[in-house]
Amino acid sequence: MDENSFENDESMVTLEKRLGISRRNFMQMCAAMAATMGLPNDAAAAIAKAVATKKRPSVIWLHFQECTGCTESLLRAEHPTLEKLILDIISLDYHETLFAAAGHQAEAARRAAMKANKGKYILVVEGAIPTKDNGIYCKIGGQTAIEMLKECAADAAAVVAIGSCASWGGMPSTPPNPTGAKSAGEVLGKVIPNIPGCPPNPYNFLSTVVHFLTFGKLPDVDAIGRPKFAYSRLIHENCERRAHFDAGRFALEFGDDGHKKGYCLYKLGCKGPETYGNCPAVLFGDVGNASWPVGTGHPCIGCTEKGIAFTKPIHALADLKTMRPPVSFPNIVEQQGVGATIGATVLAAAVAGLAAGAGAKMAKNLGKGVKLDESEPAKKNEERNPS
Ligand code: FSX
Ligand code: SF4
Ligand code: F3S
Repeated sequence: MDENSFENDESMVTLEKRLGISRRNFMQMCAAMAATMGLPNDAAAAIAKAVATKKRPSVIWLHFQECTGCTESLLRAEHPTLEKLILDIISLDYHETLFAAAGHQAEAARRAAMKANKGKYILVVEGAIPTKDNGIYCKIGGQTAIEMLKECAADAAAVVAIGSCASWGGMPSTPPNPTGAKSAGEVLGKVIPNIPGCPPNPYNFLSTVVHFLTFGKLPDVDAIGRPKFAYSRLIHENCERRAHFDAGRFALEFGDDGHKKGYCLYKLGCKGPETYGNCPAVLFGDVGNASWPVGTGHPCIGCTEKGIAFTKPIHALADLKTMRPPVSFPNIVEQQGVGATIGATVLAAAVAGLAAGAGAKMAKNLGKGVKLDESEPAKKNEERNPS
């Protein structure tokens, strides 16, 4: 991308002030988003131009059966402050949690925004929709969630489900699912783009919205509506503990020696081997390395996968989709001498594993103003697992 072509562009000067980040960081951000979405290099320039010059798309954000964690996770990111970025890229015209208006005033604002942006707004759905007993278990402004969703979807340019509840039912649909909780797609009777996760990663949402803004369409999705750029790899493929799995080193109990040493959590029920997502590469909350479930020592519960999180018991073993662990494996340190250490093995696996997630990792580092060092996670890994 030719950054200089934007150097003296007035729209970029305005944008710099609007977002409160330097032009260079903004350009880096666009390049990172293009890389995250698997787009060619010149797409970064198109993204930059679209964000700088296009009218912010109107977004109507609905809340149904959920914990509001999706919204909360959006508001907890930094570098640059993600909520600032999102709120500057979209025009959030209705959002029950963030709205100052209440009651009839809020509903009137929603209808006014829908009318003013008919056929052009993005409808974001957070939360599952109760369908049992004609949907009486969730009512807003006198309407059931079913009625409100259908009314808002009718004139939307695109409908996006955010979080696992809206994507496939999530926590409210946990068996025996007393309210008949369903996904937004099921209620609308079509496959819609889903950003699952409980909560989902806000960077995946941002990239999806920016794709729509830039190219006028949503990114390619898999058979169940998940953007391929974020959900085409198993957690297990990019996990920093993967070398331990391959070497047969497992934590067997929380707090045991293996757990303290950062061994693989498979035997504690980690669902990484059957869950698709970019969590190990993108991380959460911008608090540094290891800020994702497995990184903190907790098994992945498979929150992005229907039929796994909230359905399969937390300690049940994952179905290994791609490989089986060795029945026995030599302990590298004790049986092969000092030539190959645990740290060196982890380092090698982390470098290989993270290569696939490098684009997403870049997105996470947006706006920090530091040169990205992709070997950093591997170095940290070695620190956590000294030989
Ligand atoms: Fe909560 Fe959102 Fe989970 Fe659901 O996230 S974090 S219960 S996916 O709809 O608010
Ligand atoms: Fe990582 Fe879980 Fe796979 Fe172990 S089973 S390597 S902890 S994703
Ligand atoms: Fe969810 Fe597992 Fe990622 S629990 S946040 S899919 S690591």
